[in-house]
Amino acid sequence: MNVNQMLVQKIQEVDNILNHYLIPTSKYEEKIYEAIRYSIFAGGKRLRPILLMEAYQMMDHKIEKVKPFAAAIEMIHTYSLIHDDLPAMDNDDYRRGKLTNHKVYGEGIAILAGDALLNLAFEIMVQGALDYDLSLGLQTMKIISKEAGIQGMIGGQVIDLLSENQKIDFETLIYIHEHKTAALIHSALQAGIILGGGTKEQIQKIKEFGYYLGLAFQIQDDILDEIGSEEILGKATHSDAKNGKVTYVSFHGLEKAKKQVDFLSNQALESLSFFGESATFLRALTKHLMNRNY
Ligand code: GRG
Repeated sequence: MNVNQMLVQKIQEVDNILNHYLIPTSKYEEKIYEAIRYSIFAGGKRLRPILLMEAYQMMDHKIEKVKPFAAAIEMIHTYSLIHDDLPAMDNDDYRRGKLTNHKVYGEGIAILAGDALLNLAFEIMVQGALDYDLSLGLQTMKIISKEAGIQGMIGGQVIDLLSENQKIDFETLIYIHEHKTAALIHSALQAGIILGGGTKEQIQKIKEFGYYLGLAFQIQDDILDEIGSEEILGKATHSDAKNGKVTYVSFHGLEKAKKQVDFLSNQALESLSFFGESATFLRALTKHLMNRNY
């Protein structure tokens, strides 16, 4: 099986897990679940849950026990996309090839759908910790909540928002990338290793891999915003320029940005050498993402 075929299978697996957790229990819950399911099942890459499950499998375990955590990380990611698209933030009309959540359900329901996803993520993780291993579950939740919070994704989003139409220095741009994008990606990988009972060194190495992968992923995202196809991406291009955002591309130009994606992806691959054969899929995925057009 090549990496594309493996991804199709893994995406299906993530979709099945998510479906299990997103069923209304009364008629009063139908609208909020409809709004949530609209965005969750709009066709994302499922990168973060796939990384979490893969890191766990590298520790030689079966995926059953990490399912709640895999679902939770995708819920946190999707909440952030719904909120990021709101008029108060990026004001985008399309995401994952469909109208954004607030365009279909209105701003109020879109805000609540994002809030509900965040709450549900933690409810599911608590249950996962209780069912599996309380100590490992809590350590995982600590990492995920930190990297999705002020010291991670939200922190990056705050500086991103404050930097619109401002002249920012390169250090600030890297802060935004590290926090807004790389933090959730490496937290997913760390979660898999922690739940698998990995050592401190293994956790550190996978974090390093996720850090480089996350930065490469964001610069590739900036490149695609400049030269990608709206049809393939499922969202508007040139949105960074429209929102007055400084990106790696606007800072250093397209050619240097492409070289940086190669450099960071190679750094990521180097961190994986620590894991030997067990990291074969992560190696293939890194190479696949370096060349992605979606
Ligand atoms: C609103 C708290 C809050 C945070 C928003 C995720 C985010 C932070 C903003 C979205 C805009 C953006 C470009 C973020 C950088 C991370 C990124 C590239 C997100 C898109 O992730 P993909 O490509 O999306 O994995 P899919 O749709 O495939 O899941």
